[in-house]
Amino acid sequence: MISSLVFSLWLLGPLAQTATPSDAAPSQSAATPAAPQADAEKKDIAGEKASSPGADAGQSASDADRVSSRQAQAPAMPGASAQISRAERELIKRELMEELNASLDEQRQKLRAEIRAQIEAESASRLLEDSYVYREDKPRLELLEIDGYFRVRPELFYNLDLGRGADPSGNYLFPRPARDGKTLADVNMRWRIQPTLNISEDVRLHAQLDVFDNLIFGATPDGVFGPNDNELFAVAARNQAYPSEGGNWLSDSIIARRVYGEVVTPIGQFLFGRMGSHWGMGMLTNSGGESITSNYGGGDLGDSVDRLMFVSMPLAGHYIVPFIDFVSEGPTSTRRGELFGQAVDLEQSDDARDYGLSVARRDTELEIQRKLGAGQSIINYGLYFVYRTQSYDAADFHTGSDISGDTAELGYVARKASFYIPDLWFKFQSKRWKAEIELAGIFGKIEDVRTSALDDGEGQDISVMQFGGVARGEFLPIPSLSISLEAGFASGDKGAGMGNSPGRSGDVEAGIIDGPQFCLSDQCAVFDDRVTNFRFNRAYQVDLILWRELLQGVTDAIYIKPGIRYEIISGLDVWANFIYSRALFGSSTPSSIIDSSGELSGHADLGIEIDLGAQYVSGDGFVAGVGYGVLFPLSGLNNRLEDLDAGTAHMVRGWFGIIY
Ligand SMILES: [Ca+2]
Ligand SMILES: [Ca+2]
Ligand SMILES: [Ca+2]
Ligand SMILES: [Ca+2]
Repeated sequence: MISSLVFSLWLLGPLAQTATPSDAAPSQSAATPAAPQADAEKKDIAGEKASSPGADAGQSASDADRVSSRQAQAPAMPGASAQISRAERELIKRELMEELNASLDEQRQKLRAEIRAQIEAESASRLLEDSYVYREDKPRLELLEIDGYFRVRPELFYNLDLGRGADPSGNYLFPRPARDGKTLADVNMRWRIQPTLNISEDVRLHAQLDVFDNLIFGATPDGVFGPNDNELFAVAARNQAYPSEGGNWLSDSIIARRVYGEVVTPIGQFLFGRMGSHWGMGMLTNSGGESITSNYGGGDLGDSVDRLMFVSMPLAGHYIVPFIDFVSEGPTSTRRGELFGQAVDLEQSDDARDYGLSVARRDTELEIQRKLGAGQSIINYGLYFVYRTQSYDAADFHTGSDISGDTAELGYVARKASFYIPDLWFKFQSKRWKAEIELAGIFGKIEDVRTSALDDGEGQDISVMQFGGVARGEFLPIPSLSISLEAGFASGDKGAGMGNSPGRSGDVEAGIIDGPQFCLSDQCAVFDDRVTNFRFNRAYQVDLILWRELLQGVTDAIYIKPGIRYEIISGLDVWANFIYSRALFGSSTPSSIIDSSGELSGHADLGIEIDLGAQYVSGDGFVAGVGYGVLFPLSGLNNRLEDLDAGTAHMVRGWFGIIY
């Protein structure tokens, strides 16, 4: 086909000289195989022309049509006729010009491809992702690239409150059916859009947007929220209204999570804006950037920070990354009704900041694949350090006691807080083995813990000392089988409650599921001015039920998690995880009571969970999976105040989606 097409074009040459090869070739531009092929066809034609015997010579037609048709039957053979007409000379000249043009085009294409490859190689070596994970190398010449996914997740929760009743503050381990029974079920969705605008090879703009973020199917029927004369009953609704914050849903239809710019300078990359924050295994800070193909349909959380960051790479693969995060800026003029074109921060002494530095040896994903392919192993490691500080804090502004009055009513307290947060990370990887470990600590103090300037106890301080760590090993006896073992540790605080929700109201007393881990007032059973429970980032996922849904993050505990994963056929995986969890302090668990000796005590064993999953990923981005989890609670989750034992919980989550 191509042969005859090219031949026809060649024949048409005299008529449509400029329109043939020089125009056709660029349209095939990037498809490099096409160019040599077309070239080969031309050579064939030339060969045929040269070797054609029995030339029908002697014609002297001067019109191009007739020349063409004669050529088609039997191209002229040199020497067959001593007389070469002017038309024929003209024709040969044109043919030569065409071949020359085609050849030049080809050279131009080759040169373009070479330049392109060179630019890609250069940019790939100096790129960085929002989450400290260095960007996977890929062509980035398109002006706009869009990554992301759309996913839909049917979920079923059975007895997730474990039937153990409420704690003394009235809180349950998980929402319970509003009317009756033990089952909660729904379907939710999310479209995540992550566009990158490549303004040039050195200047980029990134964003992360969510559409219908975890919107529940059927949650916004028309006419149910707000007055609507058209529908009296929800069951009569004929339409889903768009979700809007405060109207019929907790967030708007489209939310923007991140926007940040990236500029490559001769000495490194400068990143600025609101971006994801990620380090190491994601135990301390986690951008929640994992795919829906991991951890039973992906995550729901992730850290975004307002950051100025500089990424320098003095040696290939070695990074030095200083950054400043704007943690809390306090009251601004916007919230005080002074709406100019630009709001301003109203006070400098209340600014909370992170001053950070990370130093790392880190291979890109492409580099890892290349090294593993060559039989080499990978050793990556790094140190991440943050100093966080705040002098004063507008306590009543944050708690909303009074946000319209003058500065005096913003309720300033002398917070004088500072934290030192080091984190070490190490990873080894070979074709068959993978080991990764992360260790972190948080040390610091807060010199005034009041959440309102009107409260008593000015100058009452607390100290913070927390440690956490996670280690994971994986062995692949054959490429399709993975056997893993993970262990996690988060320091605990023996005060009542696990400590993931220190803002929870209610008294700090025996039997609470969660609450603050310090108690300074006269009413406290035990005076406690130290907070020692380390909290894993909530986006760090261990399981389906206990840590993810009930206790909302690993804290005050150790867990051990052996797992196995098997790829049945390409794209189809099955896996199983077993998780044993135990609190470090029995007095922290929901089972705590004041025992006969007047001490706070409880059972430390929390539970055994088994999670199973299966997932299919097609070559073109379709994903479908299902996970099932069962939690066998141990005595640490019992309600001993009301003598209610915790019952078994089950959960099923399905997910299907499109990754692009
Ligand atoms: Ca401020
Ligand atoms: Ca400021
Ligand atoms: Ca404590
Ligand atoms: Ca505790």
